[in-house]
Amino acid sequence: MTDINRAEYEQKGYLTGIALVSPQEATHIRDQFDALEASVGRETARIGLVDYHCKYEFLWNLVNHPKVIDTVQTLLGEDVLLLATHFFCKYGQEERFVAWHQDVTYWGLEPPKALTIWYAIDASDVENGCMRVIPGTHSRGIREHGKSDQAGNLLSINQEVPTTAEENASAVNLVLKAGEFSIHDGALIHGSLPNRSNRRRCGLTMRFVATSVGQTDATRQSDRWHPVLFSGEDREHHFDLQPKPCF
Ligand SMILES: O=C(O)CCC(=O)C(=O)O
Repeated sequence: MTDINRAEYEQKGYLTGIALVSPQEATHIRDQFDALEASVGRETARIGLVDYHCKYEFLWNLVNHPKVIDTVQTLLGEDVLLLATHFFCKYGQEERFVAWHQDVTYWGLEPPKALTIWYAIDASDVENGCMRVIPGTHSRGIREHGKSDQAGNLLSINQEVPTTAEENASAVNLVLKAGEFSIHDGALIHGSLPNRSNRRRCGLTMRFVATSVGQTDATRQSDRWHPVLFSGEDREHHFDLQPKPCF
């Protein structure tokens, strides 16, 4: 039985502080990520690790954790695609940040509906630049994004959405222990500040859509997504699905 509060998620656009694995398991997962990071180097690990759930069994198992399945099905229904996974690592004392943005503005989805589970590989707090969200902004429409005028934005095309002073004042820090996760709606305004600590802050994002969500023509042509059927059945066939990895 799920303990995910769908009504609260729909009202605020996010949920946070949800325990996924025990502290011992979280350490084991972090150790395996450390080995992956060591093999690719920090430059790649920062934002270059996309869809590694297809290559590493520990990531595939994490994405398919029963609680992740339960959470996603509670919020999106039975028929769901795993659109992508993506690590966001900010290393200590770097001016790297993530500007305020709404994910679905540049994902090319029709309708633009998605959710992200953000799993804390490392403890994530105010000092090391945890995720921040502006509650309720997912129901205020999709806004036109501009470019950030600050150097160090980790977003691919330096996008940034304008926010009001009142919205900025209402921002919430999503402080997580390693092994916990938050969830955010693809239209929720979110971002993160630079890591001012000497600790790494690494999160694994898992992006999900219902199978009823399709692609805009531009995304179809760019072959940008390589989704896997996550649960249920794909009756709509909007994407060319990847086979599930076998380990
Ligand atoms: O990890 C971060 O700081 C930002 C992550 C993010 O923007 C996202 O999950 O869409």
